[in-house]
Amino acid sequence: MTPRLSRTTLAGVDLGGHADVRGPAVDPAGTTVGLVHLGLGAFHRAHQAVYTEDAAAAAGSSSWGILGVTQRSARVAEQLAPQDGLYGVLTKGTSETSLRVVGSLRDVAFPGTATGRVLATIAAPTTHVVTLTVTEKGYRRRGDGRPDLADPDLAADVAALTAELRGDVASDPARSPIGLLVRGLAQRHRADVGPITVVCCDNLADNGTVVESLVRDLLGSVPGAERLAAWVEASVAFPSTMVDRIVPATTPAHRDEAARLLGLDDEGLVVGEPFTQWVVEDRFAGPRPPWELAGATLTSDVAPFERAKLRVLNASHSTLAYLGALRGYATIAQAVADPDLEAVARALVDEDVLPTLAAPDGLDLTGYRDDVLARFANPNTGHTTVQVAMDGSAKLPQRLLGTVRDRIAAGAVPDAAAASIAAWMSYVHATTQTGLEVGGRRVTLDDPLADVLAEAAAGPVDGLTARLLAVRQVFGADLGQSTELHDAVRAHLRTLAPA
Ligand code: CS2
Repeated sequence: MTPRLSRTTLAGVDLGGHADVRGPAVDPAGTTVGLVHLGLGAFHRAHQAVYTEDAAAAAGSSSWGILGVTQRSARVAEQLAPQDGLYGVLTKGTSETSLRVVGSLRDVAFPGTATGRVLATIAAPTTHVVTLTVTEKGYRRRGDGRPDLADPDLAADVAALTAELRGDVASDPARSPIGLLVRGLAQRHRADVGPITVVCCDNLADNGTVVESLVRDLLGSVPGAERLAAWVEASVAFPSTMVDRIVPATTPAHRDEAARLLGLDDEGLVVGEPFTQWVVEDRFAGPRPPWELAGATLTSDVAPFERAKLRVLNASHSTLAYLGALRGYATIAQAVADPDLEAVARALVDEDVLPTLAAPDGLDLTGYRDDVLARFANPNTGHTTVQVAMDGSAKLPQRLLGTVRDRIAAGAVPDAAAASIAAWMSYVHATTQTGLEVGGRRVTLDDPLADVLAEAAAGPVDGLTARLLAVRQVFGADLGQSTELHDAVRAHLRTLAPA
């Protein structure tokens, strides 16, 4: 039996002979937690945790260990705790594979059983940064961007915070990421240990501002939170960031490959493409890891990078995912290899996205489009269409509908973007009404609004476009009213199943 990765077993492995296998640059046991991360999924482990390890190693600093907080289940914490926080990142290029073991996770916690420890760590004087990757839907926002206070998890966190502000000890486990964050900030305020920076690393437009507004709105709804709100205003910074790396779900085949390379089993393994990018707004309230030493770009204006990435990469990714799944392709690489689908993605970018973008300094947008499509074509990541297709109701407003609004405001009919909306609608219809098989498996709609969407998709196919465009949580009040958009989407939908 292959032994499990841990500090002890790793010490017994001779990595000298493997050019493509690297041990950790930082020993987790030798670090202090300086950063708390909310949402310990694969993306964080393949992205910010790697930058943080490289930055700490380059600076010779032991102050940037990470406390990784899982979101929905204890599973990731249970996978990583017996490994002393160590895990591998398997990088799959088009022709090369490498593995590195990352040592930046000092500790892991599941709020269901360790809320107190997480709050205390956010309130520790040695902690300076909280990062988040909790996915688009994790923020529990309403269609108008405000916190959804009717969400039972958020409501429970507000109740716990209210009790804590009255001086009661609320031991209730935190149930939502923003609830956990705000309760941590409250504890830090009480501890009076100084400012802190909250760095959103999700694919949301103006992601720093999004989180800042959620925190502010939430505090505005809590009786007795005025002093805390004033402290947050003065002492907490919310810079925006653009994050980029394709990180597919880890499969048993990836685990076997990594075990062969390392000689150890790794239940925390994550996989990524070779490309990685992080652009961070340099607006911190206190110390931060020197991420620029690890290749991140620290800048005063992230918005042009963020917008280009969401509108070019993520929007074409979703388009390929829906169209690809509808054609039965299991992976994004298969979808983009289909010339019809590649043409749709390219038209989206060329006809509707590029006219809405100002190129960030030093970025050639058409070259960027080509690079992105080439990254999608990497056959070895195995990124699936169904993975990218999930949560469309939360993703499309961020990656596609800004383009649609800008084009309509400029007097254009966003016909190519309408094709992407039609692709999503067709996928919603197929997965909720007629049935869809991808790669031999039946696919159901995986979406926080699945019930609402299934209801809208039921009924005569003729009114499908209008019924789905009327879902305000996705399209707002404005887009449902646009007859040009309606007609363009409907025409595209007719060319796809089910029309
Ligand atoms: C993808 C992203 O799953 C998705 O919705 O579009 O996760 C994408 O792979 C990353 O944003 C790439 O940086």
